[in-house]
Amino acid sequence: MTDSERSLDKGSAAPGPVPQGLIRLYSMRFCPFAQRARLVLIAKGIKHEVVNINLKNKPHWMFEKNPLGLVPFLETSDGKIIYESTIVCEYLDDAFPGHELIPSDPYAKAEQKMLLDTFSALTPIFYKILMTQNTNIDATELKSQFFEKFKKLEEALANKNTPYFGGDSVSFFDYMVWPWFEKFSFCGLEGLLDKTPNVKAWQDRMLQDPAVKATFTEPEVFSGFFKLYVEDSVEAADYNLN
Ligand SMILES: N[C@@H](CCC(=O)N[C@@H](CS)C(=O)NCC(=O)O)C(=O)O
Repeated sequence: MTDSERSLDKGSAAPGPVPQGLIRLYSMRFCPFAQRARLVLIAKGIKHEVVNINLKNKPHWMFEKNPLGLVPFLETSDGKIIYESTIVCEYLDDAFPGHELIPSDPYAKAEQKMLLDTFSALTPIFYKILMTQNTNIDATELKSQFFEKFKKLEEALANKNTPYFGGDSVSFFDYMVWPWFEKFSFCGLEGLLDKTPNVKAWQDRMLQDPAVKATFTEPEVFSGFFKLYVEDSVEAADYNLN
């Protein structure tokens, strides 16, 4: 169940079949979409192994498993493949017992999906802001565009008046958005949270969550990865490993 393995690249052989009783996640240590799956695997206590992939030098066999050539994807011990992070996480929630992350109540479930749609509108702006890091580009305008949409999450949480977006405990939506919050300080977005007290309190609670703690990447480590990533370095995926 380690995520500290070096990534497999173009020259690597495909890993063998997944051992019985385990599920395998193909991941990349710094990918927020893959972190969604790692959060769910840990939160639900699912026995798993992680195979990291070097996305700057992808192994050929990756495309035989996932034609999209993206992480995350899952492989089961009977050879089934599941890809796309939200589908992966929904599958994990459905297929494994334990803490149910997606509510069974139809309205509560719809509410989670509506929130996720709201959040999805934020990610393209987030990436534009991310790409201004370590440059002289002024991100002020992008940050105000981001805040206009971000406010909707504050409103949603204030209206619900619950500690988490799904109620009294961590739900699917909380995990689906967490990986981006972790990068707020790196992107100079943490100041926004002063204007969104409910989301700020939620973030503080999330930082205490065991799955969040287990998958957390320190901003300075992410920064080291990001520097290599923008240089298109094949070393990026394994940054900070011995
Ligand atoms: N829509 C996909 C996005 C996944 C994604 O973009 N993963 C990135 C890494 S963070 C990737 O695999 N990039 C490889 C590439 O673009 O070639 C999901 O939700 O799983």
